[in-house]
Amino acid sequence: MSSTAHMPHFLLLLFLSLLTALTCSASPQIYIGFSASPQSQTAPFESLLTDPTGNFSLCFLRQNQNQLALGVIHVASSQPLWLANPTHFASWSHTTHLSFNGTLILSDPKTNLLWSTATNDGDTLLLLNTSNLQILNKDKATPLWQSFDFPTTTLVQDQNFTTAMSLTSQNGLYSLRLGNDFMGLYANYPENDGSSLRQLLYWKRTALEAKAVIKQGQGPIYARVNKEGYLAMYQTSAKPVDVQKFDSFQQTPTTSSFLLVRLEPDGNLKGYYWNSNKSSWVLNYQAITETCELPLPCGSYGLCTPGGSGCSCLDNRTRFEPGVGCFDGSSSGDLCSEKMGGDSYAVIRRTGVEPPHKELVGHVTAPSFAECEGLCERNCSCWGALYNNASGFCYLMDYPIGTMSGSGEQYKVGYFKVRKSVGGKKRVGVRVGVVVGVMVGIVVAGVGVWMMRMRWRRKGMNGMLGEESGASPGPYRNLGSDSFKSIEMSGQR
Ligand SMILES: *[C@@H]1O[C@H](CO)[C@@H](O)[C@H](O)[C@H]1NC(C)=O
Ligand SMILES: *[C@@H]1O[C@H](CO)[C@@H](O)[C@H](O)[C@H]1NC(C)=O
Ligand SMILES: *[C@@H]1O[C@H](CO)[C@@H](O)[C@H](O)[C@H]1NC(C)=O
Ligand SMILES: *[C@@H]1O[C@H](CO)[C@@H](O)[C@H](O)[C@H]1NC(C)=O
Ligand SMILES: *[C@@H]1O[C@H](CO)[C@@H](O)[C@H](O)[C@H]1NC(C)=O
Ligand SMILES: *[C@@H]1O[C@H](CO)[C@@H](O)[C@H](O)[C@H]1NC(C)=O
Ligand SMILES: *[C@@H]1O[C@H](CO)[C@@H](O)[C@H](O)[C@H]1NC(C)=O
Ligand SMILES: CC(=O)N[C@H]1CO[C@H](CO)[C@@H](O)[C@@H]1O
Repeated sequence: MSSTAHMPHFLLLLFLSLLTALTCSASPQIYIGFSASPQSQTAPFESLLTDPTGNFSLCFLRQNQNQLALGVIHVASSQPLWLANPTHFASWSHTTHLSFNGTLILSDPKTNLLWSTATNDGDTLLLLNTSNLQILNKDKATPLWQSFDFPTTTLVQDQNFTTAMSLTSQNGLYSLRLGNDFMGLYANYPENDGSSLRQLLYWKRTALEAKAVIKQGQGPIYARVNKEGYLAMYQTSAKPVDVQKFDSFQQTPTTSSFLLVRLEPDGNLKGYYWNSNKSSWVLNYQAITETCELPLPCGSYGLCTPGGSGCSCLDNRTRFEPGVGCFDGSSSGDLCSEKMGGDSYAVIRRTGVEPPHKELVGHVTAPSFAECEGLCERNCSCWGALYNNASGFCYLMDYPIGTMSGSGEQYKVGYFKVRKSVGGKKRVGVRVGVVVGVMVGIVVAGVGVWMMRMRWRRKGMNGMLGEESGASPGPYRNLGSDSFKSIEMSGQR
């Protein structure tokens, strides 16, 4: 296998497409009695079922070298569109078993994964040309179960997104949900006592109700990507209550190509269309266009200055380092369980800062910064306070300090608590070292496997961010979401 490492890219591609062609000769339907386990030691995916056009496939998808997810992919790009088990992978092993006896069941005794559709009287499993996976019973008009009702990171064209559903970014940090009259993006924080998740709204699109109005008591709204090139919200009428146009709106040939929106690991919601001529996904829509309006563009205790000067740190003694950020201690939970008296946390004060998404967070009014600060200082659930001396607004943050917005205006001041952490900078250093070590190890040991996997991963997971996507966040380019993931994760421990 290691010889593939020396193959030029086109050969590798050819090899992969042959593999795809071979493995995608799977049947168009699955009946009762079906059963399968992964076979190949190296393949990035194994197809189990394809749709009539051959564009989509239900596959075993290799994750992290030797783990397995069950999902529907877009075959030409290997892009996963839906995963059965996005948070709990099976092992890529012959003991992992997918079977259909009326219920579709994925089980792995090693990792104790048991996922099922809980549909006892199904008789057929079918993959439609929309990428929707359905379980049917010949006596029943409507499907017993469909993957469209359980979206993961992605919503494809014509898929209805209801108030009962949510999209979650691959790293689990962000979600998209619908409210009564809006769609919102939320950051997921563990609750102070760690028992549950708390969701903070950082982007909100309220229905404009230009073509149809939302009628109270007439049922919830839902959203759908329309192949004419827009993301719409609807209520009862076929006319949308809101339309967010994509760049390709009403343009041919893009109206004839396949569209989707995906919640990205950086918390942005992006739309893409498939350009079959170039075999690539083209960026078509972004909910958040200004980098500083992303939920965590500069990491914890970072400062994002709109207009290009980029990331710096709230603490002016710390220099921002791409991929590392400003802070590596623990900012999770609250300070209530710790001994108070000033030594469980240090304080940073900074002028010229304001809360990000301030129109979405609540405030109280206070006569002075000192009073605003005092409200936070005396409350161990509070991590920071931001004061606007002109308006008297005092924003109290009872959640971990993320990235603040740099306004430069001296009458906007901030007060932030920093937990005194044990270990300090070492922890990130160690983690980076381990990652580098592991990667070097992989390169040396299994070059061929690794290259194939990376190619697939690049095409699959990140392939959407191709050159023609135009998604160039400038100085933030190397702020890979993965590096922030590790900051964020360590912050949440
Ligand atoms: C299908 O298999 C599962 C697991 O073996 C079992 O619990 C379930 O009852 C079976 N369903 C039917 C309809 O046979
Ligand atoms: C998908 O299937 C539907 C009905 O089964 C059909 O009307 C439509 O033309 C198909 N679309 C494509 C692109 O094959
Ligand atoms: C989406 O909802 C519309 C309106 O309720 C319905 O006509 C359509 O069939 C639904 N599409 C799918 C794929 O469920
Ligand atoms: C692909 O190329 C053909 C021929 O040049 C053109 O007609 C078609 O519109 C192109 N499709 C896309 C999606 O750009
Ligand atoms: C950092 O901020 C403090 C407090 O605002 C200020 O006194 C100090 O001069 C600043 N240091 C630098 C190097 O800017
Ligand atoms: C402390 O802050 C939390 C969260 O903002 C708030 O619910 C609580 O009432 C505050 N406690 C006091 C004593 O002010
Ligand atoms: C805040 O406002 C008061 C009254 O408007 C003014 O006296 C004070 O200098 C201001 N302080 C700052 C830091 O801008
Ligand atoms: C989204 C996608 O890949 N669509 C393709 C489906 O298959 C037809 C025929 O092969 C292509 O023309 C589409 O581009």
